[in-house]
Amino acid sequence: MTKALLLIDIQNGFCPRGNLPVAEGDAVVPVANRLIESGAYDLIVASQDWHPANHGSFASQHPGKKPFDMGELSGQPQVMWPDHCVQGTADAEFHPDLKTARIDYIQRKGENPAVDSYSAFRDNDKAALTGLSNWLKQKGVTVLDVMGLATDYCVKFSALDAVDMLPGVKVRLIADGCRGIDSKGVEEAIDAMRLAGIEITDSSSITA
Ligand code: VGL
Ligand code: ZN
Repeated sequence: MTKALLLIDIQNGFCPRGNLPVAEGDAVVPVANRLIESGAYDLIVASQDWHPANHGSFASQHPGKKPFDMGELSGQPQVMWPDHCVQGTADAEFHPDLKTARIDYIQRKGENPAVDSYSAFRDNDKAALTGLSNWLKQKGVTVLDVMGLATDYCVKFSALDAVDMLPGVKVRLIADGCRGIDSKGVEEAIDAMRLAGIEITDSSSITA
C-alpha cells in the first residue's frame, strides 16, 4: 500500500484576510500538520491555485461584473471570483504555519487565463491535464486522502477527478480538514463525493 495525502489550496488567499476568504479556512492548517507529522503517509502532495493577474475567472476581467456574479468562461457558466492567488503574491503563498518542508510534490493550477481549474488534476473543460495523475500513478499510489480548501470547489472537483482518473485507487475525504465557501454547496459536495464512492472520514481515524 502506498498512501498519499493531497492538500488542496491551503493558501493565504482562502484564509481569513485573504482575497477569497473561506470561513475558518485557517482551521485546516493544524489538521494538515498533524497528518503530515503522523507518519501515516508515504507521500505528501499539495496543490496551489496559481493565477496570472488577468485570469478569466476574475470579475475584474469582465466589464460590468462584480465578484460572485455568474458569468461565462471558455463557453461554460463561471463564478466571477475576486482577484485571488495571483502568481508571486503573498495571497498565493501557502499558509505560513503549514509544514511545507515535508511536501514531496507541488501541483500548481489555474495558470491558463482562458479556463479555470478547480481540480488539481485538470482544467474545468477537462482538456488539459496538470500532470498530477501521472505523478501519482508513477509513484504507485493506492490510497489518496484529500483535504483542504474549498470543500465545494477545489476539494470536490479534485476528489471526483481522482476517482475518475486513478482507477483502483481508494479515495477518502478528510472532512474535518476541509472548509467551504457556501454551506449548501458543501452539503451537495459531500453528497456528490459519497455517491462517487469516496469514503468520508475524519483525521482522528488516521492518527488514532
Ligand atoms: C478555489 C474558487 C476559485 C478553491 C479556487 O481553491 O476552492 N475556489 N479558485
Ligand atoms: Zn482560483
